[in-house]
Amino acid sequence: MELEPTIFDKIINKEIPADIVFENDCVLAFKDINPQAPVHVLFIPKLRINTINDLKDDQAQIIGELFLAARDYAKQITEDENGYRVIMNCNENGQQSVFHIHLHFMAGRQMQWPPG
Ligand code: DGP
Repeated sequence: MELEPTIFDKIINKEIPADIVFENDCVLAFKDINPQAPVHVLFIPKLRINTINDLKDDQAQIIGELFLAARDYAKQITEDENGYRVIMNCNENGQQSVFHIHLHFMAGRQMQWPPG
């Protein structure tokens, strides 16, 4: 069954603009349109996976690629030592609004806990 494209498919296919900060064969990273921190970037796999629940056992590499890209980006913007937060929301209680998994990367301010 064909999945309805999300806004992220359109960003991957360069049909709509985004402020892209990183791209390789597997991962695309771009600035969040509604930033919740001075740095707020979304790391997404180019492969469409709706939610964490839809991950297959053989897709662990994809999740690893998201984290490695986030690690390298933190170093590139010299926020690695200051610290940062990565979050992945899932479904309604997790407040997921775009059904294409994405890692929120936030940096540049003191985070709070619990996140709310
Ligand atoms: P979530 O709620 O975890 O599904 O986060 C989705 C994020 O996607 C949200 O923080 C806003 C961001 N977003 C939604 N539409 C666009 C868009 O068209 N461009 C960009 N850059 N970000 C978007």
